[in-house]
Amino acid sequence: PPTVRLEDYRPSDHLIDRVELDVRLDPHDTRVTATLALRPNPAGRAGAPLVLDGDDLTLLALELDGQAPAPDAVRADASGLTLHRPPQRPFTLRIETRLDPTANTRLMGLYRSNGVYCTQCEADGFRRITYFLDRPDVLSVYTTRIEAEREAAPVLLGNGNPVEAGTVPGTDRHYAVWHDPLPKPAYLFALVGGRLDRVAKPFTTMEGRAVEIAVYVEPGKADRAAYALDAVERSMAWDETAFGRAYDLDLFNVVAVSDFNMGAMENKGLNIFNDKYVLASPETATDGDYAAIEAIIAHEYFHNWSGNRVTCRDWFQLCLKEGLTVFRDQEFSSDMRSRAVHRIAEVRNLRARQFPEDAGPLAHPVRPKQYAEINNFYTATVYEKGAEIVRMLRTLIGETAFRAGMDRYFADNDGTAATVEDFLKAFEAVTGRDLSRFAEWYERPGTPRVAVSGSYDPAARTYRLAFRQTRPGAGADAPPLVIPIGLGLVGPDGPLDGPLAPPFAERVEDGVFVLETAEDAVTFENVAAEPVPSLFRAFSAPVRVESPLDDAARLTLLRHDPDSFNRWEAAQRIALGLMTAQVRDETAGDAGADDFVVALGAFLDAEALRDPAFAAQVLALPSEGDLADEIGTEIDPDAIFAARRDLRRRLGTGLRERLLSLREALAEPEGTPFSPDAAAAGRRALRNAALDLIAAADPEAGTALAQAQIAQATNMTDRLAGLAALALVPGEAREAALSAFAERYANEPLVLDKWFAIQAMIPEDGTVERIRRLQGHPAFANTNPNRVRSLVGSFSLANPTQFNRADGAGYALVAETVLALDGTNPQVAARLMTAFGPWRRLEPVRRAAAESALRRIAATPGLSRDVTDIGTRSLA
Ligand code: DPP
Ligand code: ZN
Repeated sequence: PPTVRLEDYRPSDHLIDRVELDVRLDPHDTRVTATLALRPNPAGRAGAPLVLDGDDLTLLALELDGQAPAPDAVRADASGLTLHRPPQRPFTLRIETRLDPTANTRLMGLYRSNGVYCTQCEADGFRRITYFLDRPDVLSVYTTRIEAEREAAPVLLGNGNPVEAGTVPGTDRHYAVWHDPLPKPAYLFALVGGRLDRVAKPFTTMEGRAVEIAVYVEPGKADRAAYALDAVERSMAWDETAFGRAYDLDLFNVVAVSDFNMGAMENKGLNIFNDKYVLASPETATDGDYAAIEAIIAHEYFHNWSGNRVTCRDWFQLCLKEGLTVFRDQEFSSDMRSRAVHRIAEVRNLRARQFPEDAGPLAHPVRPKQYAEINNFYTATVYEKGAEIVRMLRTLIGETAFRAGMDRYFADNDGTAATVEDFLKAFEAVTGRDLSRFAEWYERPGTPRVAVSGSYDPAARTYRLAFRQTRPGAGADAPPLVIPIGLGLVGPDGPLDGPLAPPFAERVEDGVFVLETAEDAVTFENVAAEPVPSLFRAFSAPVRVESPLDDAARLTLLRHDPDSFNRWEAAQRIALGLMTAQVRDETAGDAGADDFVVALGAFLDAEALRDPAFAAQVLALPSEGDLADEIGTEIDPDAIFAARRDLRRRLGTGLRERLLSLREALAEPEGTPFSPDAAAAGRRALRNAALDLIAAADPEAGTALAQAQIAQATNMTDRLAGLAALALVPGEAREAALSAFAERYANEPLVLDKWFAIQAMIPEDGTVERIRRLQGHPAFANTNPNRVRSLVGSFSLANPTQFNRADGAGYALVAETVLALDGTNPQVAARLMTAFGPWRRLEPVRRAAAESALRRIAATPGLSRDVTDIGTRSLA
């Protein structure tokens, strides 16, 4: 496929000021008439041909200023329309196309989901609706008339504000006209038509604008939309307080559909969501679902400023809106919940998804320099590492300057399509700092390493910390990164950085040292006793740390560090060390494991009931993926599984009495109404973390507890945790519980997704065969991305032993699914295929099996550009 390069960017030769769309919806014969007000772009090439993008379009009619153009003046086919000699003045094109939304299985452009007409235009779906300059730096004002059969589509929604509605005389059809006053790129266009129920509430912005917030869902599901509606309201209020950003239209609509490639989409005034991230009730949604709904509702809403009011010049700048908006939604969730616990969740997610990506063949800079298929760059690197860069920027310049820089960014770039440079320029303007070296974070792939060593001089009462940064694969020419390091010193009885005669170091300001060179060191004065350094507090930079700490030092941090993140990190590092030692067949681990159990026991006694959510995070061991990432080469997933299982057993045995009594102490008194808030969710999390460890040590006791929990469950979190515990114990009890669950939720596709996922993650030989059976289950459909992700996605990402079966059966299953999907939904197929990313780091037998599965996919004729791109890069 042709490669698009950042260095080749040039402005469009033409602009489209106004777009009038007339969309007559029909299941198979939708007619779209686009009237485009075009003009040459003064910044483009004079006299250049007009080349409009198209994808799978059927052209019915074309007029230029009211006339049919001469046949030799135009070339049009399914994938584009060229006017060879367009007028050198403003002109109008009227284009009529025909679409078949029912046949659109790619879920890009206009399609139908359970009968509801909806659209997805990011990144390049608008060109599947009409011929257009489908690039984010062409901004137009849209007026959309939507017409449909009233019976089939009583609700008709567009971007912006409604201006007119009525019936089409002499027919059973009606229409609505929507006008969006703010210029926007085509990727933010949307329309919806269908039978939908609605919940709504008013909101008055800080500017005094009366806004109606509404959430639309499939008929009969309105009672599950309340939490999402509430989350929109909280997001609107938060963005006003935290960033001074008010909403700018009279309506804000959210529509939930069941077939959606991604999580959700920030179309102007008309966000369209995967229903998984809208619908919630205690009976159907876990605490994790509630948290994800809150975060994604906020994320899409926050795009109204970071993405819509200020959009991206080109798709290389994707992180400009995504990294920034993830940072904003993380801050929102931290304010709504526990900041410390949320930071742990963010870092777990970064390490689980972004670190492996950055260490494998699909690694790319946060701002890529080239792509063959942009849809493959909606990645953890662009989103999550992109958010970490924004966070580091805030750490470097401080909160006040950060807020001022954000204000400046929005003010200077409002209504434009901006770049990463424009973003940094705003912060340079308010701080007077040169951020050109910091900008290097956007340019190169790979997770940096920082090696740290410490030395104490008791006579001088000084403590010196030395740092050295390296980057994998970076050549000698690579400039060092600017790395903010959150720092503190902890003594045997608590923080040394207390208020009385604290240690100090000249270049540590507000607890942050900035490493800007390959090597540097900092010396603390006035250090009364040998300290334990607390490094990269709150995970101040997305790096791997080669730490000087031994387990005794880590236990000191677990006990005394005022930085909660590093307390959690200390426990994780000890656990990782114990498990990797076992994988590497080192025998030294045993005594260490006993010490760890004792320390965790003391920790639970002191703090579990004070902060159950945090305690649950401390008890949850690093995942198999974390271990694989730590080990890095010659990975044997079976050995990793065994090491993790053994440590869980050890904890479950050693802490059994405490875990049982915690479960008692944390149980909700009967009749307590369900609350999805962070405190109640934290209590459930700790009870369920305890269940997991008890069951690991004593499957029989675990089974009994899990069965009782399922029987008494008043919410999905507890029910599913019970089922997850049972799923790890082969036998009758498991199968009976699975059947009962399926029966109870037979008409709940989103709940059955959980049932598919739990079975897909069973770490046993029979799982591949079980999944093949489930692919034939009446509730399963390859055409629905949520189903595919639940069954096959969970398998490939969260069942390392079975996906990586030495006989290749796991790889074969995923490869077949990728190929089966590629013809209908290449975006989802390509995403599924990224699970093969770490293949080169596997031990030789599995490496060969994974490679041959990848090669089998790559050698299949007629592959989509999406899958071809992943195949090419994975094998390069
Ligand atoms: N732009 C979307 C988002 O919010 C992706 N579909 O991430
Ligand atoms: Zn986004």
